[in-house]
Amino acid sequence: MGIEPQRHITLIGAGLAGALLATLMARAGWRVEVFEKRGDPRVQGYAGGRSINLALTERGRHALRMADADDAVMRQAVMMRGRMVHALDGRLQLQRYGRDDSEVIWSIHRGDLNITLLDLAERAGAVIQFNRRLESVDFDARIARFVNERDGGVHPVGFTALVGADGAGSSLRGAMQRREDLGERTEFLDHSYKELEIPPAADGGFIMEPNALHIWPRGHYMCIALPNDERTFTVTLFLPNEGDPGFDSVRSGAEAKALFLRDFADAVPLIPRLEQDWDANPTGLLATLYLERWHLRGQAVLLGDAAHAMVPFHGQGMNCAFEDCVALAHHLQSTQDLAKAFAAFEAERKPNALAIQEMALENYVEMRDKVDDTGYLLQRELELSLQQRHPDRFVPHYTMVSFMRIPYAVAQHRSHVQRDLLVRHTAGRDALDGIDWAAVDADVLARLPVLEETAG
Ligand code: FAD
Ligand code: E0Q
Repeated sequence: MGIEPQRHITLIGAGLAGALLATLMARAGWRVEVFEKRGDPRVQGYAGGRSINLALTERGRHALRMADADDAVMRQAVMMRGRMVHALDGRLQLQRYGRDDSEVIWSIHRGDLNITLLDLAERAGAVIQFNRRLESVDFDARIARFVNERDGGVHPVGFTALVGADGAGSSLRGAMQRREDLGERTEFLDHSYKELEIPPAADGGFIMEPNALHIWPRGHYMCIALPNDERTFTVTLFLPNEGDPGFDSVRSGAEAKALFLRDFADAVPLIPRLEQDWDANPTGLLATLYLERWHLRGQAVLLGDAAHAMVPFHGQGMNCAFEDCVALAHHLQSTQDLAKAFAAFEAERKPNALAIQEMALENYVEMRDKVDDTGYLLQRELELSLQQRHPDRFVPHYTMVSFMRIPYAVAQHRSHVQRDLLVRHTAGRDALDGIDWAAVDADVLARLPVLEETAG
């Protein structure tokens, strides 16, 4: 057996996907170089960007396990058993996500997670250079040019292949696009978001139920809050760009406070810095990014948000990006031919990314308008009964997405069949009594084959 030359890969971006992929590849024996435009968050504090915390589910946890990162991450995680729905009159209702505490999701701090993954990547042997922004790529000479964000200096770096883990505004995608049309299309949502903070109670504890994702559904808009392990909550208000209310009519912290007093009254005493936060924090845009091609032969490939940014309403963007990392690492290990590996990665992941992008868009309407609707609640009741009657066939939509690792496209297809079944068998009813169970069961057996959890 000869000594194989060490294989080499250059990653752009040391965010969530970049840091995880660096760990996986370095552990597989690759020489891994990573370039990140921001400073090292361990030195200068986390620069933030976007939401402060994220929901981590089984897909993401499985990927973290592949890198032996799950334990370190879970030490800082807060369990969320379900949605705590805040009605307009302040009444609360917990809707469990799963059957029991074995089916829960986790709130994690984005900055802490990134730091944990950066430490692991470096310990595995990856070399991470901070303050290096990819500026351009010469694909013929195989040279990438980086700008030093502090002194403006330009650094040419030779590469074998580039991986773009540089997020929704990916510079590598831009460079690839200049070389070859990737078939890129961005669909902006006509809603945006603003983040606010709920501090701990006077005694230092959580001021609301910590083990839940709080949600204030209000028809065309909504608020959510996720717990942080430092006893705070991060609140995110999603609002149309135009309308009443809309970001064009709520122009100041004072106007935001008036909106909250009217529509989210129980939250107002919990957000003491509402007006200041409103004025200081940027308004975030939301979009879905579709690409026809994710790779340039064997020279460059995109993953995570760089390849398929999605709206956040299913809490799956990071989870999907982590699944991408495991898939790409697997395909890179399976062949010496980079072009083949990238093509196989794209073929596996593109249909699934599209499926979760579509499900995330659908979940916005569901979250803001349906979770407190009586027809929806009856469908959920039938869903629970059918889950008990046919546990190997009728698996709730949320379970397939968040607690299983079946391909997103399979989850989407089965969800559509199930939704149709739920709607048809609850139509015209306000309770389940009198339902024709024989007909419902026959429908299930005919339309839903046994679901193999091969990924268990
Ligand atoms: P990023 O995390 O954006 O990392 C990209 C990295 O590349 C950054 O470090 C950036 O500095 C660096 N970079 C950028 N350009 C360059 C360059 N030119 N050169 C070098 N480096 C560069 N997902 C979930 O799973 N659960 C949730 O609950 C959830 N909630 C969300 C809530 C909101 C409001 C939003 C907006 C998103 C949410 N997401 C959630 C999605 C999640 O944030 C993203 O899917 C995830 O961050 C994607 O990871 P990434 O590594 O692809 O990109
Ligand atoms: C989750 C967990 C930003 C965000 C993140 C999320 C979720 C939601 C609504 C939002 C979806 C759900 N959800 O509760 O069905 O499960 O991550 Cl808005």
